[in-house]
Amino acid sequence: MKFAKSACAFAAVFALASITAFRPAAAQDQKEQIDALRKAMEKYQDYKVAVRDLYLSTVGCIHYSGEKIPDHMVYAKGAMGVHFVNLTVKGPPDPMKPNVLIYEPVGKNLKLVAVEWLVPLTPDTKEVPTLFGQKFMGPMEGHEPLIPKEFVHYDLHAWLFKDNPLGMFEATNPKVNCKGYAQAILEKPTRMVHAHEKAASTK
Ligand SMILES: [Cu+2]
Repeated sequence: MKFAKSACAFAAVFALASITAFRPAAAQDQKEQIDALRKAMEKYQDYKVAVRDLYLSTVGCIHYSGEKIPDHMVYAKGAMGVHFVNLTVKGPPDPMKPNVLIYEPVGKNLKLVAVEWLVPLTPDTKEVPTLFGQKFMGPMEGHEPLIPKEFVHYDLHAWLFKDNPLGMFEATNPKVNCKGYAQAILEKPTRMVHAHEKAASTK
């Protein structure tokens, strides 16, 4: 009984210590990790460097009207921009190596604004991927017209180079737009894929 009591007290003290000591440390680690990622990605502000590293442009500048459709992803009015996808980056999501770079057309230039991790749903996917303590969005269908519907995936955006008033990890950024860019594509929010379909789609 005495042992149980002291064990209990120990657990309480330990829990308190975790809250006071470990949480801020974790937040600090996360900030450092994001700063390191931003530094590593800086070279891609020149899109030609990105192309040489096999991040290839998908041309269209994707934006959303804010329209809500039941059973579909909820994307706030705003843009994602132009996705440059690197199909040679494989395996579980690496916080230091996103497989997508996102550019905003500004005048005649493309400005690096965000990075994204796009993770296909496979039979090996046991749980929702997470990075920086953030759960990925999805699973969802591919974003038509540039990605086929059948490409069921999870994704996470990080607005490293342009402030997003909705949050660093939101999918769309209301401050980004595709205005004046010839290849602007207004997309409908993608359909979410439910657990029972998930099983069927990965058979
Ligand atoms: Cu997506």
